[in-house]
Amino acid sequence: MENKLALITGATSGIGRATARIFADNGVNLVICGRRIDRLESLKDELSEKVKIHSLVFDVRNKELVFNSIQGLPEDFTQIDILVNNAGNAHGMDPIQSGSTEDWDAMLDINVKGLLYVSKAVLPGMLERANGHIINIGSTAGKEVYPNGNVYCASKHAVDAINQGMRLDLNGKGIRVAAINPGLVETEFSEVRFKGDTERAEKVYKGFTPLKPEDIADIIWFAVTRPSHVNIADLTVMCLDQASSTIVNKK
Ligand code: NDP
Ligand code: 8X3
Repeated sequence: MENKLALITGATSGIGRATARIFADNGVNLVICGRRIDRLESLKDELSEKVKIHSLVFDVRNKELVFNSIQGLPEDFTQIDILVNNAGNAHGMDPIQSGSTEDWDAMLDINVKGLLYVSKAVLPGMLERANGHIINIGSTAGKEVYPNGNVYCASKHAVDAINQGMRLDLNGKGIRVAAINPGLVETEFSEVRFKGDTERAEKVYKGFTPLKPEDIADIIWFAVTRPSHVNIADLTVMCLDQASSTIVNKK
């Protein structure tokens, strides 16, 4: 994997940051993306002794900025072998009848349209080289729907459909497409979902052992290190105590 190049969205936190770290530990050069410049800079400082690393600051909702940033990458960072479509969050957790339209817009624009924009910007190079690997981070919320999960679940069901669609349309073009669908992972996810209410966010992961971002990074690493004829199409992973979105063995 030395000298390969990966672009990771949402590298400033949680699953994306853990993935950047495991990739760097194994010699994969990186383009790390996110909105928080300070976090990108400190990750760059941390990993730049191990690999070549470049940061891109963009909101995945900003179509023009996404395309300009990726098309304007310096020469050493243009040949992207692996794209990890990870940026995303839940915003709010309300019944459909009282959900906020701003939250709905955020989830659909970031989790769905943002993933599409980044993929469209990266795909021409992969197609030209007939080589590439796209990892789409879905969720158990893309496999089932839970109370008050409505639009977040819809956004992750869309990721599931896009993942399948990508694999169909890119068949025969040398590009592997995979969905990794985690259950509960302790990251900043719930803090974002509950808009900074840390007490409520912490409760989500209390009383059981949730997945860690490193557990998902490890699985992404496994997926990208399979022989080139092997494509992990769709993988769902939960912690031992989770059986479904609503059944969690909490003490
Ligand atoms: P975090 O909140 O820890 O990380 C989210 C990442 O996404 C951050 O790096 C953030 O960067 C980035 N991001 C969010 N909004 C935008 C935006 N508009 N533009 C660019 N980047 C953005 O959460 P996780 O690590 O848990 O989430 C990563 C992915 O995993 C998401 O797609 C999430 O849906 C999925 N997932 C999470 C699970 C969990 O239980 N935690 C389970 C299943 C799936 P910044 O704010 O700097 O822009
Ligand atoms: C994140 C997992 O169960 O909070 O996608 O929706 S869940």
